Amino acid sequence: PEVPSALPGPTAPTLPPCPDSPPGLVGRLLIEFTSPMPLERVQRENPGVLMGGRYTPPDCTPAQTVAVIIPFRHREHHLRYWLHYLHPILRRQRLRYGVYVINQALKEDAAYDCFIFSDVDLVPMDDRNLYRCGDQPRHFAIAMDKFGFRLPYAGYFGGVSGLSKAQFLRINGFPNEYWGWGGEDDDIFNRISLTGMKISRPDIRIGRYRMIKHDRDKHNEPNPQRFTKIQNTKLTMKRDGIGSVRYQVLEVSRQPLFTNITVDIGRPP
Ligand code: UDH
Ligand code: NGS
Repeated sequence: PEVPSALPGPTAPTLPPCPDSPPGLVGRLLIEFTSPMPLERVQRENPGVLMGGRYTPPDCTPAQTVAVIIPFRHREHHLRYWLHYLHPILRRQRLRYGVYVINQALKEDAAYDCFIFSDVDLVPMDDRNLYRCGDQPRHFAIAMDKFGFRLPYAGYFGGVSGLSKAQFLRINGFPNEYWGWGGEDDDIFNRISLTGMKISRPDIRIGRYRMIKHDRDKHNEPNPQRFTKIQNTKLTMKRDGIGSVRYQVLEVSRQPLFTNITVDIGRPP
């Protein structure tokens, strides 16, 4: 006879579902990037976060498991601010989540049903901006300080965005053929529109973000091909996506506040 692998016993009581509107949110937050942020301090202030940057609310069962994914290269000091601000916010939002830093792709242990992609330098100014997925792809970073707290253009999908596994599969994942800076977020926007989905966004007063000011990374010049490429998403999205991504995982290391995945992504053709 079939034996269930994990029986809920007295040590694992069934917790009630986490509330749709988390009660402990504080609303508008003061975000600043002036004093340096030692990782030890962030670690000390977030004792509930488990190795690898994993967290599960102690008092309720969340509906989703959220992977927060940060594309990353040489921005340790940005990451420290990001971890400092985001861990307490995500905890207050009563999410079951894990933080993954993709040190220049993702095969993971736990079954995630929601994937949130965040630039390392973007911190939300309001914890009512809930980092979860819905029935349409979600754009979170809609009112960034550098754009005067507005969308720079109606089709902007950059900064912080989230898709459920089904939504991600429906658009054949993200394009892999953009190198250098710009346009990849517009390509993702096109994929979403072309597959008949609509972007969902928070209220403009809540979707506010501070960006840590910085210079352009080395070897990340604007890609001169980006304008022609975003005209051709309809053609390219069939071949360029989940099935065509090539990478080699060099190292997976569990840090106290995040999981660091170092990936060799090759070089432009
Ligand atoms: N990133 C990578 N790999 C790279 C380059 C960037 O993963 O090779 C990540 C980076 O860590 C960040 C995200 O991609 O999480 C966005 O990169 P960015 O913050 O450099 O992009 P942004 O558009 O800035 O914010 C571009 C340079 C603007 C210079 C303005 C000078 N005043
Ligand atoms: C658009 C880029 C996007 C970029 C956005 C904001 O022009 O990739 O500006 O850029 N699209 C193209 O270049 C085709 S920002 O002001 O953050 O540097 O996200």
